[in-house]
Amino acid sequence: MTVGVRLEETAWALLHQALQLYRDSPAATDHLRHQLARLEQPLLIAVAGPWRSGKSTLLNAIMGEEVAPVEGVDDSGCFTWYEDGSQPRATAYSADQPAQELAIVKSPTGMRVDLVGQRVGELRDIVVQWPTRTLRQVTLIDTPAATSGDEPGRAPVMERVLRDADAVLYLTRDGRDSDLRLLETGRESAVGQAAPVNVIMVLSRVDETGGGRIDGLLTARRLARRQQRDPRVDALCVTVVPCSGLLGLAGRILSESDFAMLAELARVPRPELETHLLSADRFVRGDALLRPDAEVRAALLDRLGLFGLRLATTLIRAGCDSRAKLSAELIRRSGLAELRETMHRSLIDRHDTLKARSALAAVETLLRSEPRRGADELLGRVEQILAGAHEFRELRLLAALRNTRLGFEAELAAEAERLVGGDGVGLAARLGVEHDATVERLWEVAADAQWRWRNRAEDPLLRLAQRRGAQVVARSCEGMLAELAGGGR
Ligand SMILES: Nc1nc2c(ncn2[C@@H]2O[C@H](COP(=O)(O)OP(=O)(O)OP(=O)(O)O)[C@@H](O)[C@H]2O)c(=O)[nH]1
Ligand SMILES: [Mg+2]
Repeated sequence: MTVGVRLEETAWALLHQALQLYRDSPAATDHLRHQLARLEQPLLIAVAGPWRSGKSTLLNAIMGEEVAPVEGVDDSGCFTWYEDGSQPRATAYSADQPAQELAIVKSPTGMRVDLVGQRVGELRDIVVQWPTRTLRQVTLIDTPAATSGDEPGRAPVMERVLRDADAVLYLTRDGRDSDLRLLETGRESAVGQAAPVNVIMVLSRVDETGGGRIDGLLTARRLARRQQRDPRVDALCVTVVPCSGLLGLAGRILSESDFAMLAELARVPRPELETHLLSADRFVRGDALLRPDAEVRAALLDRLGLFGLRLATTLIRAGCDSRAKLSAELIRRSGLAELRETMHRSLIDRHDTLKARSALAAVETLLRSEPRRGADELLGRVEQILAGAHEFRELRLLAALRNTRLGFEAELAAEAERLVGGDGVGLAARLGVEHDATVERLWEVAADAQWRWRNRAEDPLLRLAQRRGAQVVARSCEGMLAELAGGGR
């Protein structure tokens, strides 16, 4: 929803202008054609972050299946793409070898790609096709650890992530300086500066925060809010979400027999169980009489971690008396439900805007790395598009409203959030009316909102940031009215 020409159409036209400019360069032409094709594809979301930040585990949690290998294949520098396909299939690509089919070994909770006999260090990409609902709208990319001192001869991981993906879940256990420096790679371009709308920072492995105490997840939430308010983080990320991939995954793949075993564990008197749960070693090897037996305990520990075991048994005691109830509660408490919701609202619902952003970024990079006559004018065009793109301003405003409400009262902030698409980008969702509302009703509500937010944008008693925010909301309303006038709904 925009006023005037849609951003994705503008981006499409820009790619064609660039194709014209670089028509004598086969490499540039190939690259630009690839970018054009990308506009039509599902959103590419990379899961990135430092070593062992929980990337592969989180990807599995989002998929609800164990498909990405946790630990093991590391240091390969290889990106693994999980995309939709009618048949499970895996293909390996390296710089100087022909593409090669890889065998897939299925398991009860997912699958693994068989890499036996592969020279893993030489692989550049593995593309896995896997039929599952999650991948209808997105392609997920598992990436190797992002480090600041990347190996010579290999493009720094974060640079590649920001180039190849439309959006990023950046995992970090604490959002420290080195994380921000890595993310700042993305701010070296005009697109990166004008439109930091494609990165969600995920505070990961949060079950380990707070020394494994049950209220540790609340501490993580507070930490996330504090991070959000940090202007340096705000300039790089749409939002910060705490999540424990391990607990989320455990919740999503919890079986009846897992539940039965956990229930058995929950029957052990609490103080006694607490003693067993003091360390992993104690829990698995400590007491020969403890039920379930050591092998099962080791498997449960592997799946849930010590904190997860404490949480799951506490939840069962508190009334989660079925697999379904425990599973739902684990998913909720892990932060996974909120993360998936945020991914939808901030990224997947904004598919077109983020695809357009990727196209702008690709053209900008090409123009800067291969300057030629006419490149400056086209760069000017990129900047002009960035300055005018209402879609990016909406996304930034949404983030600001969620993080600080811009100082608006709760009700006003909620209305603003809804109008700029925070509850869904369709007209009815934005206007907060029934799905089958008549065009007249949509018009009436949009016109009323536009009038009120315009007034606010001009209210001298409000702070500048609030007036600017109100201006964006008013412009969104204007866009809706334009769409209604054009016959949309
Ligand atoms: N407690 C806890 N452990 C986790 C969580 N996520 C991952 N782990 C554990 O951390 C280790 C690394 O997890 P991975 O998912 O492989 O992390 P990664 O970021 O993909 O690691 P690399 O690809 O090697 O950089 C494994 O032992 C996981 O079980 C989490 O949310 N909580
Ligand atoms: Mg990994």
